[in-house]
This record gives sequence, C-alpha cells and structure tokens, in this order.
Amino acid sequence: MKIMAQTLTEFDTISAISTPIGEGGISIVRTSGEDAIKIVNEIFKGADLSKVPTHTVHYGHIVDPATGKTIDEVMATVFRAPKTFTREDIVEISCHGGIVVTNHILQLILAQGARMADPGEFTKRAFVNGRIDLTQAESVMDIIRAKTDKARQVAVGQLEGGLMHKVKAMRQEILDTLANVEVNIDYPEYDADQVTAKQMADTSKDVISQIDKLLKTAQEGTILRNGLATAIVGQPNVGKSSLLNYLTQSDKAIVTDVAGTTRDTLEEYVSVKGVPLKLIDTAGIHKTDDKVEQIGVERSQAALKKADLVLLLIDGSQALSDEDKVLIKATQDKKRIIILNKLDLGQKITVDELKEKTGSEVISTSILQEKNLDELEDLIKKLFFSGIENSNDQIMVTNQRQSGLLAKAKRELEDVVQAVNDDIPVDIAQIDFNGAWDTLGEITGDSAPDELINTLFSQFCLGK
Ligand SMILES: Nc1nc2c(ncn2[C@@H]2O[C@H](COP(=O)(O)OP(=O)(O)OP(=O)(O)O)[C@@H](O)[C@H]2O)c(=O)[nH]1
Ligand SMILES: [Mg+2]
Repeated sequence: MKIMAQTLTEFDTISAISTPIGEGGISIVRTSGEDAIKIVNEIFKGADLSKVPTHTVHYGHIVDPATGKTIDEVMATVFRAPKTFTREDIVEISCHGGIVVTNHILQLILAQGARMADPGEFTKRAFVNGRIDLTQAESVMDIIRAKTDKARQVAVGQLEGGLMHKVKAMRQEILDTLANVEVNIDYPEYDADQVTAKQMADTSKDVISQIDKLLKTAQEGTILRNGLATAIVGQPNVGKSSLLNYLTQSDKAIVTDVAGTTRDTLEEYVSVKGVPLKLIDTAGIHKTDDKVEQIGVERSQAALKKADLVLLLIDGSQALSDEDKVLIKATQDKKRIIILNKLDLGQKITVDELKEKTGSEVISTSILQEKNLDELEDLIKKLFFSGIENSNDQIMVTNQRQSGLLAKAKRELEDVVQAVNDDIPVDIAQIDFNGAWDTLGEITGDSAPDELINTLFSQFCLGK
C-alpha cells in the first residue's frame, strides 16, 4: 500500500493559472516539470530562458508562435530544480491581469506540450518528490483557506513541519523497540520474551501519552479551522440580530422593534479579535402559536444544542422574566456569556447580581449605542483563547484526518498494553504494535494509500 511507484504521468510538465481568476493587477501562470523551461521559451521573446541562471526574473513578451502576434508584456521567473516548490523546474509568467490574456497564455503553453494541472497538483508534486509531508501539504491548503490571522499562523507553523517531526519521532520510538523485538523473535534461545513484552508495553504507554497531548490540541485546532459555533440566543426583541450585525459589521440580519422578526437561523463567519466565530443568529425562544415562528424556535433550540459558545441576551432594562430564567437554566452547562442589553434604557438587573446567581460571565451592553461592545469582544477572546494565545509556536492537530489517525494509533497501542498484561505471546501483540507504526505513518504520508493521497490533493484549488 505504500506510495512508491509513481505513474509516468506524474512527471510530465503541467501548467495552470495560479492566481484567482478575475480582474487584477497581475496574474501568474505557473509551469512545472522537466520541459517547463523549454516550453515557455518557445513563446517567450526576451532572454533565452534555457541559458539564464536559476531564481532570476526576466522581462519580455509572450508571442504566439503560430501567428507571430504579441500577446502580452510579461516577467518570467525561472526556478531550476531541485530548490523549487515542486522540486522540478518551474517557470512563472507574471502577466497583466484579466481572464482573456491569462487564459491565452495558458493555452499557448498547453499547445507547446504541457498538460493542464489538476487541482493541488503542484503541491502534490512537492509531496511526491519528497519536499514536504502530508501534514505540510494540508497546511498549504489551510493557509489558503484560513479565515483568520490566528488560523493562518497555526497553518504556517505546521508548514514548517512541527507536527511531522513530532509524529516521526513517535514512529522512531516504535521502530527502535520493534528492532529489539525482531532480534528476540529471531533468537528464541535467549527466551527474552518477557523483556520484549515489557519494552513494547513501556513504549506503547509512552507514545500514548504523547498522542494524548496532541489530541488535546485537536479541539482547539478544529475551532481555529472551522470557527467556534456561537449561538446568539434570547427572547424576542432583546437585540440578537443587532448583535450579529454589529459583529459582522453588516446589516445581514433584519432588525425591527417587532418581536419575532427573526424566524430562521442565520449563519455568518466573523473574526472577533482574531478568534474565528461561526455566528448563528436565532429566532427568539418563547412559546408561540404561530406555525412558522414555532419552527424557528425549534431551530434555535437545535442551534443551542450544537453551540460551542452561547451568547445569551437578556433585556436588562426589564426585570428577569420567567422565560429568561428558563433560558439561563437551559444554557447552564454551556460555555456562555450572559449579555444584559439595552443598558441605555436603565438597568433593572445588575451584572454582579446575575454573576452571583449564575456563576458565568456577565456583561451589560447597549448594542444600539455601541456601549461595552469592545469589552464583550475581549471577553469572548479571553474565554476561549487564553490557553492557546501562543498557538503559533505550539504543535497543533488541525484536521479530522490527523486526529482520527492519532486516535486509531492510540487504540492499537492500548491493545498492545492489554495483550502484554494478558500474557498473550509477543508476536501477536506485535501485530498491533506494527499497526500503530503504520497508522502514524499515514499522518505524514509515509504509509498512506494512493487513493487517500489523490482525494486529499483533489480538494485543493486549481493552480496550487
Ligand atoms: N434601546 C435599545 N434598543 C436596542 C438595543 N439593541 C437593540 N435594540 C432594538 O431592539 C429592537 C429589536 O432588535 P433585534 O436585534 O431585532 O432583536 P432580536 O433579538 O433579533 O429580535 P427577534 O428577531 O424578534 O427575536 C430593535 O428595534 C433594535 O433597534 C439597545 O441596546 N438599546
Ligand atoms: Mg432577530
């Protein structure tokens, strides 16, 4: 199952537009492979690219060899293997933006014998040619998709290979022990079974504790990647939609003084002080006979259940109602911030009073007059990211593929410990031990099946 044999097609010359399609100052057409320089040279009028030194930029024109017509004035950058993104020869043509010109240049390159690159194929080559491992390839995708600065920092950290080195070290530890086991199995006259069994169990326990540490970061990693699911809940008319609009700096949600304005849940991604939130505005939760509103209320309750963070809004200018009390109770097991809104209308409930009653974070605001909203943002940030403030220099597991494999390796190692405890013969316990080694290898791509590799890279965008 190891990816060793590469099909020939992986070494042909590929090309794609690497910048977003659309109007822009410049666009870049990237070509990679053995014939990259030769192919671009055919359509480039300026310096002879086959003779220029590596990592140099050259002014010139793209000329259609069939018609002799000049297509664009460009800069061509030549990177010679192996010190390139793909470890192959690469030429990047920076041309004037615009779909028509850029496409035309790409078509000319294809006409000279390059093949259109698949999504993610440049990064895949970097992997196949051994420049990066799978965790690093995944981080390239994360950097592109990062919704916030923090998520991007973590991805960049991963691109530098933090997780890869950690996983490789764990594999090495298993391998060292395996080497001993093999020796002992080969020379049964030493009858060192018990020694080996103990070594295997000890190593398993040690690696399990390292995996546990990594798995702990997985939850935070997922939040950084997908945003913290944050439900804004409360009774009708307390200002939920106003808060969503403020945090997203938009008027996405309809705000009126009619109770029951929001009838369906509304989702928006937003970065609050670097914390990525998936904000969910909900219909006011209360008893209603209106059919549509009733469905909205049910959706609100579902959103509440799934939320990682609850922002519970209460109209602080009114006395606490029974329905508020129900909501306070319903959210008490959640991470939450209780927001006493409409501070501008005077306060019937005090922050301290409610803090004492509920034991959770409480803040009073006026969304209408934008009072205390900066403090609210600070509170959101404090609540969730105090622990991982320096996450950029901490190794983090940021996706489900990685955390799923870590969990699998952990189970296999637990089985080894169990087998040793139960005095099961060493060579049988060793099967799981080997399995854990393989599973960890899948994280970095050292032992990943082809199919997985292909699926992973196909999720990339074109030109990357
Ligand atoms: N005085 C005052 N009014 C506010 C404040 N925040 C929101 N409002 C007003 O309260 C009314 C309801 O606001 P919304 O944001 O629509 O409230 P909601 O909780 O989304 O209401 P539903 O969607 O009906 O559940 C609007 O008229 C807002 O302008 C505030 O801090 N002070
Ligand atoms: Mg609303």
